[in-house]
Amino acid sequence: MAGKAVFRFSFGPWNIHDGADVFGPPVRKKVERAQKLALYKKLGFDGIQFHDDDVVSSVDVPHDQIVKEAKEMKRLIDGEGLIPEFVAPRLWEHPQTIDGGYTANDPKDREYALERSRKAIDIANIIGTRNIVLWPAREGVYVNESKDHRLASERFVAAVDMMLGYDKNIRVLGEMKPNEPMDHAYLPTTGHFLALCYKTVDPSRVGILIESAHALLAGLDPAIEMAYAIYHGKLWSVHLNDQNGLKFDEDRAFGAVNLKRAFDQVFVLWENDFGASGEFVGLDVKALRTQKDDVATRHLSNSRKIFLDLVEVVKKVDRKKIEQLRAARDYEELEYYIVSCLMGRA
Ligand code: XUL
Ligand code: MN
Repeated sequence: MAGKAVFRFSFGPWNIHDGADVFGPPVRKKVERAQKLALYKKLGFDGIQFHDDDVVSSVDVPHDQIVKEAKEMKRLIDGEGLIPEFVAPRLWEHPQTIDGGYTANDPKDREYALERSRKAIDIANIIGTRNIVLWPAREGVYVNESKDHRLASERFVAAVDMMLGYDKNIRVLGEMKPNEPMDHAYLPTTGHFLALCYKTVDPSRVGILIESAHALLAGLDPAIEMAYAIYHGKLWSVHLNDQNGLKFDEDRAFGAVNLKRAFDQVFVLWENDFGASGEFVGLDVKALRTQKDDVATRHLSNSRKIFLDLVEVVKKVDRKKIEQLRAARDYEELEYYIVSCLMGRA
């Protein structure tokens, strides 16, 4: 039942970046935390997404210190009028997450991941969100025989159950990606995580965040993935971006590579009233390394503009014509019609 979609936008502090990559150092000045926070509203964004250590300087400090710093961040985002969308435990940079978190072979490493997840929940409560996002970066293998895969599935469910039990209000959203940094990630797609949702102690509090590029890296279509999660009532957030082929996760501006693919995602979100229950349109996009300092937020503002422009195209698309062409099985004409709409010719 279309017509109730509400599009509010969010991004994470990591989406404003100094341009360093695996092959070279920073090329732009570091943007300080307060400067970043001040940019959100100016760029048209209402929501802010966090890793645990985007909120506090470190999670490996006494609990009092975490609480104090999280309260300070809450004060800062309230001051900017920003809504916290989620907290994600960063389980991929610490020495104790080298072999993964919940599925690491060493029990001490697994305990570190569980403890860090509890801290992420504490932080989420202080800043005022019930959403915990899990991008399980290093849960998986480089060498197939290095882990017991069945046991890994069991451990993953146990970790999510632990979080659901630790706090009866939080929700866990899986953001799945098939590879990078791992060769083979566990639970590589939305479908895998959806199956896991139903194995947990409270499936009603376990859902999905879909990133366009992650679906594409799995050889899947983001719009169809989104529709499938929506059918399950579990599309609770998105990370829109774009991707040129099957290589590393490029986090290109939304719609910049394949406009029709972007249209298809907006169409699904619009038709299914995305945002009506408070979901945000998250943009996980990265500034090109070539951008100069003063224009290093264009990827965010342009992605938002492209999304909103596509909403206008979606609204104008003649639904009757689509139905007629579907009934006549004239899909060539249907495709031409959509491309014409995108070219402003229909
Ligand atoms: C990684 C990715 C992350 C998550 C948040 O590919 O997309 O930035 O979105 O942890
Ligand atoms: Mn993402």
